[in-house]
Amino acid sequence: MEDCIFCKIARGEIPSSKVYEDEQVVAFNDLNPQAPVHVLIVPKAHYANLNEAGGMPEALLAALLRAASRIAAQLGLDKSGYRIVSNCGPDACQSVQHLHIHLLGGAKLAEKMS
Ligand code: DGP
Repeated sequence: MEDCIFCKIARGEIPSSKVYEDEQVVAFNDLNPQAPVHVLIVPKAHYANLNEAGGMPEALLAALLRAASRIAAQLGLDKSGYRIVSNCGPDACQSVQHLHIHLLGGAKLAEKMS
């Protein structure tokens, strides 16, 4: 996708504070952090959101979750805990139309999500 901001970050055309990268996935710090640690985990290939999961390779879906686990350990959150969230569509206030998983931690998070 030519104009997709996360595609541009994945291709290195826009700078980001990268925390993890493998063949299929890149992860970088959120520009507008909602917690002391707020990382976005993104497939390098363009998918709009989880509605497209049916057309994604299973290895990629697995790679996204595996990356979350690795990053959490890398950042020392595996014992203290963390939350992963993927906003999908208007009611979830998805603002970037490229599938991403938010990884949040580094402090006690709100008990309820709304
Ligand atoms: P969502 O609302 O779930 O679509 O989250 C999109 C997130 O992306 C939001 O928390 C802010 C972040 N974001 C938007 N543009 C950029 C950018 O250019 N760089 C980085 N690092 N984060 C961005």
